[in-house]
Formats: sequence, structure tokens, C-alpha cells
Amino acid sequence: MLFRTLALPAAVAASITPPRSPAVTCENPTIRKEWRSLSSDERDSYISAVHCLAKQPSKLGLDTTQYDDFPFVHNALNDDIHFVASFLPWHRYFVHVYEQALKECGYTGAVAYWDWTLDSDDTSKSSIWDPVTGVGGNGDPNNTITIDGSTSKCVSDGPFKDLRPAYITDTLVPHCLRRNFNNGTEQIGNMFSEAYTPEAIAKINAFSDYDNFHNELEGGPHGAIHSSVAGDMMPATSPNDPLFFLHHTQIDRLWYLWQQGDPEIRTNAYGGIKTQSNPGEPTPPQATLDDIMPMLNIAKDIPVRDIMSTQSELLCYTY
Ligand SMILES: [Cu+2]
Repeated sequence: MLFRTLALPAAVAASITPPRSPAVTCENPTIRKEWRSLSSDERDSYISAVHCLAKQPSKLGLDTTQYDDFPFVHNALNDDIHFVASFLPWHRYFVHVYEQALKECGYTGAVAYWDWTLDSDDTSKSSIWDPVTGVGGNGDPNNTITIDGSTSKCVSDGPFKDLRPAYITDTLVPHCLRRNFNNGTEQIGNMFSEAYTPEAIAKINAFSDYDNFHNELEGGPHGAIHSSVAGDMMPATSPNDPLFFLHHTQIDRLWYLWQQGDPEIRTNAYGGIKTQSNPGEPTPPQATLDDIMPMLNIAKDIPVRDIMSTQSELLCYTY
């Protein structure tokens, strides 16, 4: 929308507050990049900031670190933020809060995304798992941890091999970072890549309404990556794995690209259910742009409306 300044007498003009326009509030949006197009300095700086967060005290007054605040909050809100309309805006906000935290820890760039469509030919062989240029690989069968009788593989290469996430869902149980690549069986196979090929994404993108677009994106590629990487990526404490944020930035990017397909209509296109439906209960309430997104004191609670455009004063980024 264009905002034209009319020629008014100075006194009158001064009394009128101009409407907020993206052109005024977000002049120089930061551009979020794919992980593999970061320079090695940018990567090092990002990784250092993650380790810095894992040394800072909790902002929630917990005995664990600021890094652990993210899985803690995600787990506590799990049922309010998944399989509901606010899945996309809530995670957009969550990634933004994480980005701000990385910046407080010295990172000067923008968060990066992992475009898994590029790897869907053979996901487990992707360069994203490279120990030097990527995020480290699958869990190591020779380095396992047994928690509550179940054994998982620890990531023993790459920049996050020494991370010690504190929580698994509601339990305080400091542990190694776990990954267990799979295709739904004991095999790695192609890690459910049929859900995130370029063709699969094009089909999702073809939905013109928010509700269908969101449901397909969350239930398809979003879920496929969580399930096939597994380990810490599976429980509601999935932000334990720094990969969570690269994955969710990609989900956010796909939403952004969908919005850009018809910005006039789709920037504020929103709808679907506000809360999860319980068996035997009446239809859940419908979501609106005025719904408040909780963030449990790692950031203030804000309405969905404030997060719909990435080119606002608050967010100010593009892809
Ligand atoms: Cu989530």
C-alpha cells in the first residue's frame, strides 16, 4: 500500500500521525541465507553464539542455561503451538527470539535455514551433516546413552558434539545431543524425503488458503524432518538440537514465499483452529489475528497480527 504525503499546512501535518508503513519501519531488511551459503566466518560466529547461549544463565530463573530455555518453553507450550493455526506465526516469533538471543551472544548475522529440498535425492549424504561445514552427522552407534531403559546414539562429530541439552520433555536429564536417522524402520533409507522433494513442496504451495497450506506444511515436510532425524529432534524438547532452528527457519521461509505469491491477500491470510480438538468435545474455536501468542517470559506475549509480515519494525527480514 502506498502512502502519499499531502501538502498540508505545517501545523496540521504535525498533528497527523502517519500510518505505519513497511517502507518506513523496515528500510533495510536483513536477508536470511541458506546454511551452506554462509561464509566460514559467519558459520563460526553463529556456532560460537550457540555455545555462548549454552553458557549463559537461564532467563526464566531455571537452574539450566539460556540455551535450554528454548526447548523448555517449546515443550511447555507444545499442545498450544502444534496442529493449530498459530503453528506458523508462533514458530516465526520463536525463531526471531532465538535470533535476538544469538545476537546478544555476539552473532552479527541473521539466522540461517536448511533448504532440505536441495538434499531430497539422498538426504543422509547431504553436506549439511558435514562435521566441518555442516552441523555434524547422525548419532554414533559406538557412542550411546541409555535413558529410562532406551538407548540412543550420541552425535560425536561436528560443532555441537559437546552440547549437553538439559531436558527431555518434562524431565531434567542432561544428555548428549542425539540423532537417529531413519525412514520409519530400522533403516536410514531416504529419510521420508518424498515429503520434502521440490515437487512435494510445489503441491503444498499450490493451496491458496492458509488453513490447508499450514496443515500440509506442518504435517508433511515439517514432521518428516523431525521424524527422520529423530533423537532429540523428536520429543517436544526438539529445540535441543540446533538443527531445529535451521529447519524452522526453512519452514518460515516457505510460509514467507507462499505469502509473497499474493502479498496483498496472503500477508494477513490466517485461519483454522485456535486450539487442538479433543475427542468428544465440540468444534474448537476459530483462530483470529488477535489471538495472543504466549512466550513464557523469554519474550513478551504478542498477537498473531504482529508477526504476519516479516517486513515490520519488529522482524524486518526477507529471504
Ligand atoms: Cu514446534
